[in-house]
Amino acid sequence: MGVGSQRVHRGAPRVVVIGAGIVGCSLAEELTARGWTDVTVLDQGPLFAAGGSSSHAPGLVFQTNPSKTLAEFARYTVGKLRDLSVDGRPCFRPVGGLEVATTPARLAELARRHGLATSWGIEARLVDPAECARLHPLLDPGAVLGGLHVPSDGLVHAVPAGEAQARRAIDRGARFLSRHRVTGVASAAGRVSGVHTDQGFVPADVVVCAAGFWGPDVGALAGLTVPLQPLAHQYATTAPVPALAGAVAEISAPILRHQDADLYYREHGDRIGIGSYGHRPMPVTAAETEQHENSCLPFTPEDFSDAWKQSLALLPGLAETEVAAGINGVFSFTPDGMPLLGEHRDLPGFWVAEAVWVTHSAGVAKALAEWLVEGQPRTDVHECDLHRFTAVQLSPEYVAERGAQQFVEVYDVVHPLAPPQVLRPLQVSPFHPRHIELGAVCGEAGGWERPLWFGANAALADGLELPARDEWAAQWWSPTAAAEAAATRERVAMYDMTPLTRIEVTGPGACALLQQLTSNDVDRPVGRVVYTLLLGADGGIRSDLTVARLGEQRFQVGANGPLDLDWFRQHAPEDGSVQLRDTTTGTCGIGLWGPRARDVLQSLTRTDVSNGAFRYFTARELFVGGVPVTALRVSYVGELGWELYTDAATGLRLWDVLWAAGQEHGLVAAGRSAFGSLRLEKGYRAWGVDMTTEHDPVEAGLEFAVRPGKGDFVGRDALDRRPHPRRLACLTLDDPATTVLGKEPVRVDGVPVGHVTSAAFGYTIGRSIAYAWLPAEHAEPGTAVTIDWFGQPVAATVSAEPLVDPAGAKVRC
Ligand code: FAD
Ligand code: THG
Repeated sequence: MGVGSQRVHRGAPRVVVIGAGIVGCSLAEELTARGWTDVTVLDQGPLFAAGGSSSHAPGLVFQTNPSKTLAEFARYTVGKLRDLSVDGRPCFRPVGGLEVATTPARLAELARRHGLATSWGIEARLVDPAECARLHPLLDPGAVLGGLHVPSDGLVHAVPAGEAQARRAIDRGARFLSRHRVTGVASAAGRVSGVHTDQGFVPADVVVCAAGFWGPDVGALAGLTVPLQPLAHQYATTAPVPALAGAVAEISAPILRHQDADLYYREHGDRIGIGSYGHRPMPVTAAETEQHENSCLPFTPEDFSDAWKQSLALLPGLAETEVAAGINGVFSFTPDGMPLLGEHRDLPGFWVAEAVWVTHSAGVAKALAEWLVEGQPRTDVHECDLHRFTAVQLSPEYVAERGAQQFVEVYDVVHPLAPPQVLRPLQVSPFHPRHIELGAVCGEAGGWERPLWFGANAALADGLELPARDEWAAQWWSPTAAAEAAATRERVAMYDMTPLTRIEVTGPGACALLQQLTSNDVDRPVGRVVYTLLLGADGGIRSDLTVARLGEQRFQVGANGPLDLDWFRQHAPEDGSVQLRDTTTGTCGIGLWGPRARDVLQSLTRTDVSNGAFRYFTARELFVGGVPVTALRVSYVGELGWELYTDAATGLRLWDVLWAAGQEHGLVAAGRSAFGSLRLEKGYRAWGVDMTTEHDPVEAGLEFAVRPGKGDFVGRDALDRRPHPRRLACLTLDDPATTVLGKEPVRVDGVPVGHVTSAAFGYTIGRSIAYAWLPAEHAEPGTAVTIDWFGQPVAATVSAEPLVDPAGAKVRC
């Protein structure tokens, strides 16, 4: 971590950046601006067209993105490059961006993207075909149904933009060395100590790999897996277009996207540049990347023929010209499409900034510079964290296949609940065979198959009165989820909790480590479970956990993913007094919840599980139908019940004995869809969705999980200093027939003031629920707001929370 880097040196450390593409140049600028001026940027190529992706990128910057983080990175990049020039040549052309729709589905998608832009503070407008044609003179208005226009989008000239930032860095003391190929990474005393190049050794305290699609090759020099797949992507330019004859400016029309055909366009004076994602994925192997010092592979015209045909339909003036030149340009795709940022855990001081588009380059560089210099980025970067993947997500097959799939889907209309479809199933719980027998419809997250609902329960939904959902909201949803939710509230249901990350923390230092890292007091008697937060040094929420004390020196932590284990590892003492073990894949778990849960459990165990003997938020080890089980009396769905954990080997038996015992109580298997609804009714936050490092406990409504009086812990002192301008508010939609899904903008008096985090239909309360970040003055219960849904305002009201069982009587009975 950043503090680790600083610990070693008093002054600014010596930094080597590998790669002088747009990312390396921008990083040098951001670091030197923060006083880290001993920066050396090395590139195997010439400066500043060094031969990487940045040398060939046409530089289109469309800022709108489902990821708030990426949208912010793009906004920052535009803001920074707008004012930069090299020898009078601007680095950014604010020509605007236009995305067009040729299908009704895309037109709806553009309305949804308009909402995303609004949520992230990017001004945008939906325009009709005539306006599309007015904005882009070559465009046939008859070919499109409409468009989304973002006036602040534009074009980055990536090479001058890199140079302009490099010059600023050089003015502050940075060095840029061309024709220096890094051939090795050196270490001393367990830290990075420099890099070997074909021109000699360069000492360094911090090394940042910004080597673009060569990242895996450079990472390998340091023993690090950099999970990205290099893929070639076609970019062609036409001969002069007669309709553009006399064009003086390099570009004047907006950059253009025709996503229904996987195409994008920009002008090059009187020529048009065409980028295509429509062709077959063209992976580039490691052997090939090592050979190439250039990201430009020969153009394969046969892969471009469909792109050309589609282009003629949209821009008929192209019929008067032809493709004059093209490349198969290489750049990086990660398994989830997000960048890779972070420090190598086995070689402190070695960092990566990889798989970054030109679009996000300056924003990424700023975040990484903050991370290095201040110890933490100011923007939430958990979606970009190098350590977000589990072991199965780091295989070459996973990286190659999911990376290629990202390429295929890059312009597709992707439903926010749609799971990835390739390389499945990858990880399954021991209950998987039963899930299949019960007709599970599965999603996938974190590499795990996760039942969304079970076909076997379909008949239970027959009599239920549910408002009709529109076509979009009906995808990845089923009325069966309503039946499963009802069964949980009225009888009892079994949920697969196996994918929940579980970390065993043991040893004489276990309690002290947890006390240092958590906000709540976890030094409680054996058998207690505590809900707590992990805070950053700035008081932002890094995660929320359950900590079950199973022994004096033994804790089971319920966590949110690999980043929590990574955080523990970073802070664990080096004296061996704490052992950390991820038990997720070796064990499994069932959430047994509902008013009849006790009846089911008691029938299978001799341990007294009455309320007096087994209280809410306590844990015990017991036998259930002959299976050794660690039982936690907690419930994310807000019902009486237990999480029951056992080894993977005994999982199937646990499922079967519970299933058999539950039949007389009306037990059902239930999936994530019901789960998501029930937890929102109870007001339970999901980390990474409802709150991130950018929010603190007061704003997130989680102050109850902070005990400043327990003694010092990470983030405690920062809490007093934080202002709380926003609140996570609970909204209910006024009309039960309306739904939202998350990330939509929220307006007060028509003015955008915030955005939805997560949303679901509340089957118990009979209307939709949406949690949203709002300015504190608009977060009082009773406030009327509207939420944009495909461009239409949906009325909603801030409500007192939780909506179900506010006294907590159901979980405590
Ligand atoms: P690079 O620019 O590749 O820089 C990495 C540098 O590292 C290279 O200069 C390389 O020489 C150097 N290097 C590698 N290994 C070593 C070593 N061992 N020693 C020393 N130096 C080394 N993005 C957009 O945002 N908008 C677009 O419109 C767009 N269009 C694109 C079109 C094409 C055809 C291509 C190929 C890419 C496009 N991209 C676009 C993606 C974008 O170009 C890249 O994501 C971005 O340029 C990556 O920048 P970078 O600095 O990380 O990598
Ligand atoms: N189960 C377990 N661990 C977990 C989760 C889980 N860790 C990650 C994530 N989910 C944590 N989220 C929550 C959110 C709320 C609650 C539990 C886990 C919860 N809250 C009670 C409440 O707010 O009323 C806490 C009351 C109390 O502090 O006593 O139950 O699902 N194992």
